[in-house]
Amino acid sequence: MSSYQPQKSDKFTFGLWTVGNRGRDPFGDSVRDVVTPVRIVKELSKLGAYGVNLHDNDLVPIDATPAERDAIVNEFKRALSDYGMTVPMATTNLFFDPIFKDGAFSSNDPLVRSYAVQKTMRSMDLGAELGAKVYVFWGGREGTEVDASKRPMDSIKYFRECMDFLCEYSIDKGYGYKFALEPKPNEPRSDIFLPTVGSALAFIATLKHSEMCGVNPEVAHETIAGLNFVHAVAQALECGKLFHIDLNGQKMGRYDQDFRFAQEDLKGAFFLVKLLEDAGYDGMRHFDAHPLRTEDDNGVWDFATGCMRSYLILKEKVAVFNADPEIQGIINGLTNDPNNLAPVLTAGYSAANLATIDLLSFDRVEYGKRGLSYEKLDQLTTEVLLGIRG
Ligand code: GCO
Ligand code: MN
Ligand code: MN
Repeated sequence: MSSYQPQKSDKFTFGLWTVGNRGRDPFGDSVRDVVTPVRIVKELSKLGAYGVNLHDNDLVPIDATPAERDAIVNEFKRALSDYGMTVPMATTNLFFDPIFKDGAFSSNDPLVRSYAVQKTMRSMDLGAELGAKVYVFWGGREGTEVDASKRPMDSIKYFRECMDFLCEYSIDKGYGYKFALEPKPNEPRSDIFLPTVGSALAFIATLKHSEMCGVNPEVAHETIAGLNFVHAVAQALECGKLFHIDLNGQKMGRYDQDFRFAQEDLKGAFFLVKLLEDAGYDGMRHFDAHPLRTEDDNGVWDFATGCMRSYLILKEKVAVFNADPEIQGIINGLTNDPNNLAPVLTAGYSAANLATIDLLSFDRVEYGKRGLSYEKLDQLTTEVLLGIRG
């Protein structure tokens, strides 16, 4: 059995805002002291993480002078190099400041939209300076409580204009960013535009530089919407659009919990790890979660350790699952093709293939009586997860 000690090659990353979360919620104040970015880099490096990600203002206060900014960034860069850490992803805080209370890229007000673009460009400069290659867009404030307040078709157009502008900026500057849109159905707005991975993918197809835009799906967000996260990620992977991922834990029907990865829905977490590993996803395994409000400083690092350990344990279970002859026997049986029809469907429409499909004859009623052994398959999966197989 492995020690589940994370290695750099596992590509585990955390946002500065995750382990740095102080436990404030709408009903209660902070419960932990500030953890400085430099200390986060040091502690996460000791635990085996690959890097940290950040919003502009996680590192540089919104009102910092250029000189203050440079001093902070230089100190941070030194820490990154001292502790062998990277910044693979950067993003903009377009949700905290009151100016964004009614949205940023989708705001009705062109001045707010322009400021959002300006702030994002400066933050892209920062990310590029730190070596980030993925740039995330989470539109937390892009939405409504009052439907009369927005013409939603215009809001989407405004959003598109900003994205197109920023794509050109990245190209112009030679930053080489891949943009990753992060959908969320609600919170902090009652209804957020582009609520799901599916809506984000459809929106991306309408962008001028859609080739450089993909998604950053988050476990909690699809789960809040009551959707199957693994299916959403699979769709993004299948069309080459999984540019980043936010791993965490979430109970359906609750507020945005951002729990430790695999804290909830172990089976869902298992199939997510299986999907990413089997597909050879080579991006970051990024944890966007926070320690429980009950925790002190030790609990923060227990949380970070737990995210990475659970991923590695589930990865080991995936290997057990993939090597289990009984499980694989059932799965392989599902795609049996004695009539050699799959290649016909794959090849598509032609005179010969039309004839093959047209002349198909078989006993439909008998075929419908076949059992698929899913009871056994799911029970075997459960037993792999409970540790009694393999
Ligand atoms: C949330 C969001 C955020 C974003 C982050 C990056 O919990 O609602 O996931 O954490 O991922 O702000 O922009
Ligand atoms: Mn997120
Ligand atoms: Mn979240």
